[in-house]
Amino acid sequence: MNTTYNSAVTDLAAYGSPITDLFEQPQTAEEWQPYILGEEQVRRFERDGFISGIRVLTEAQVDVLNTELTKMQSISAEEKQLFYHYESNESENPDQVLFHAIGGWRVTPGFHDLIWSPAFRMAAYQLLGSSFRMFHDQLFCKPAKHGGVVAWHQDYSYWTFTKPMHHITCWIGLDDATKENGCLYYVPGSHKWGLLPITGLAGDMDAVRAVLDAGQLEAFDNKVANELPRGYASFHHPLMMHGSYANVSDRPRRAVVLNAMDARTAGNTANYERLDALHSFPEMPQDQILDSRFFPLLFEGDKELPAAVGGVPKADPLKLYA
Ligand SMILES: O=C(O)CCC(=O)C(=O)O
Ligand SMILES: [Fe+2]
Repeated sequence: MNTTYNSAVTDLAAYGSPITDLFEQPQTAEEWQPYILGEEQVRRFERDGFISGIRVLTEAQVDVLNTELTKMQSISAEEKQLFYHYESNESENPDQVLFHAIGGWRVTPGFHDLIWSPAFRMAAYQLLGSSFRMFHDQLFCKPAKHGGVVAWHQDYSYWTFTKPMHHITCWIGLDDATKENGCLYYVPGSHKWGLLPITGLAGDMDAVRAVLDAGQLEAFDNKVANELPRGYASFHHPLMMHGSYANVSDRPRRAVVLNAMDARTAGNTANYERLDALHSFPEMPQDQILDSRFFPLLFEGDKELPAAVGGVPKADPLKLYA
């Protein structure tokens, strides 16, 4: 066991802007152009609750993040304290492994700077339809052969300690994700089902079925496998029904997830029923805007863009998040 404490552990949340040059920031309208989602993609997100196939990382950037990820999977107790949540194996199945950690952006420079990735920031701005800030990141890693499931769930069911619901999730593959190694699945249109109760994240894949009606159960017949090459992303709505099956392949399936929220999102912790799940989270006082250094502002409306960009297609928040 490693009992050496490293007193030089730095909380990268102290830095509210990029600290490396891993992600070059566009300056001109021309440089922003490749990152702007088309009208059709935004309308599809409104209709289905997700869009996929968006390149966020180059091969070289994936390599940097995977090197840092390997380090984060065996770190000191002191570094572990920077995470909001850290489980080397969250799987409830004794034969499977699911590494799940929240807060890696505070620990290594690449994951810190990832939240300023222009592809992520532009798409999140368009799909939230408003200025937004970081909520938190997550790592979901399934080793080869015995990688565990992530049970069907809606993200906002885990986030009701913040309000109102105006959040987005960006899932980014750090390995090619296929059905065999446990890619994510979506149920198109399920973001219109309203908020369902928590039924567990790493146990019975199908536990959520107990709270669904006949029409919702039938919608699972149309589930979509979100197969993606590494470095590519999907974005989903906070009420989107999604989950991923076991990894039975001989390749790992690693992913980093970025969760962002409208810039005016406030704490809703006063009557939260699962307070113990929040003990390592930053303070989120009831009704106060979450604007501490742990929730950096990532995009300030059209001000972020050179005037020459003009408008960009945006989702209608009143329609999607009300
Ligand atoms: O990576 C997975 O399998 C689960 C990801 C997830 O739940 C999410 O992106 O919200
Ligand atoms: Fe999720």
